Amino acid sequence: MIKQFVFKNATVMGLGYIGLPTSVVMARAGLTVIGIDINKATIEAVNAGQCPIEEPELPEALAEMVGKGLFSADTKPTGSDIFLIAVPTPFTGGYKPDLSYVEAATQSIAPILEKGNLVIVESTIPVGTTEMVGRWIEALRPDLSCARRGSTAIPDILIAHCPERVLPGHMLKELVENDRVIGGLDGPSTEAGQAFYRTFVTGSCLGTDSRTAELCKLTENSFRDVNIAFANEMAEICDDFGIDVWELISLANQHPRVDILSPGPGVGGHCIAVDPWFIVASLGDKARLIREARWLNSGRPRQVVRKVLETVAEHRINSIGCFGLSYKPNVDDYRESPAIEITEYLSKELQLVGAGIDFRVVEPFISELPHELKHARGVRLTTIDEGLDADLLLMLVDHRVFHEIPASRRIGKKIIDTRGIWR
Ligand code: SAJ
Repeated sequence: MIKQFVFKNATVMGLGYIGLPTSVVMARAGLTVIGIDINKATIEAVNAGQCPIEEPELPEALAEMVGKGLFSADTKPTGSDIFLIAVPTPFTGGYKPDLSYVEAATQSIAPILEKGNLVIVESTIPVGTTEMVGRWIEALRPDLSCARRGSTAIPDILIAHCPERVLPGHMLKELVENDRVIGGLDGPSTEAGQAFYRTFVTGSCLGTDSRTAELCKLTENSFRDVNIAFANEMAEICDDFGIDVWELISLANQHPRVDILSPGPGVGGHCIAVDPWFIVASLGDKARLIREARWLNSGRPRQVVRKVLETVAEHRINSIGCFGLSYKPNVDDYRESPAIEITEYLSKELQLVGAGIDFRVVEPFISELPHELKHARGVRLTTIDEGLDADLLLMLVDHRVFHEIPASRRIGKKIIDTRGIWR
């Protein structure tokens, strides 16, 4: 079966933070890749050889692949050997997964699928979604047989889930070197998926079934969320005891079997702050620890705000330097960022008590404030120097450049350091 499977071209549905770098890496391996997106600005940028997202080494690699004719972008898919779905899966108001983008992407490829095609879902999805993708295709293409869970017959359309696992900031390396988990709806789909990823992945391509692959991804991010929650809980315990949590953790981590993560102002980004809810939404009664960790981490920004309000109430503070806005250091990604939540909430709270504080936001990756803060009273974007001149320094994101600020620049300042770099 796999011996006959030839991978010459691929269509990637969704040119976001995952679809775009994945397309470039596949093109580098010699596949002809077409990326599909609803955003016309993204299409135009890609076809002009410009990279619409910030990621080390990606702009050069993208320009090269577009220049060689191996990568292009369009708004509608046409025929292809492989269709890779990499669209967002946000959650709705009640923390329920919103699968509408996955469904829309499936519906747009269904009419052009041909016998022998491989459909891979890379988007993070709740358990059972790959089976739904099969059913959506079957409903629109009764002329084709789709892979089915547990079936031994060779289907016309092979379907698998292969969750992405790359860390923003290290994508090009991790896309190639990380091990991959590939879960087909049936055996042939798993094997076809493994053969496909082996064309550009040097890590192991591990085969399993679709449900295990789906839960594997959710487990990885929930594991990290629970472990960050532990670090954040220790930070709160240390605050009450008057102990420096960073010193405590570095001492505890000297134990050969202890490896505590770092506390912080909360967990941001579009993955760890979202994916655990996909388990809770399916089986909330069983996912008690996962749910508790999520509550704890999502309550962290309020804890930081409380600390700042206490400091402002106790001291003469006219200005606050807020250092960093992105969801983590050295990236230009602001999705679910606790730093934005803190700055926005603080400016509102202090306005309510009539404190008239000058908020000096320092964020080296942007030239204008994000929309959440654009109309926030007293909040302005400024330089590192002006930020450091504020009465209270609030460290929110430990960008490399903030590590380089000499200790002498902080003398005499009130400091609230949520990242432990200015202790
Ligand atoms: N954070 C802490 N303390 C820590 C580590 C992180 O507070 O010790 C915070 C960060 O500041 C950030 C958030 O957690 O706000 C998430 O950052 P991250 O670097 O842990 O993870 P992401 O969201 O950038 O990427 C994660 C990765 N998953 C795991 O490490 C298990 C990545 O491999 C996944 O591909 C990605 O989610 C995804 O797309 O799912």
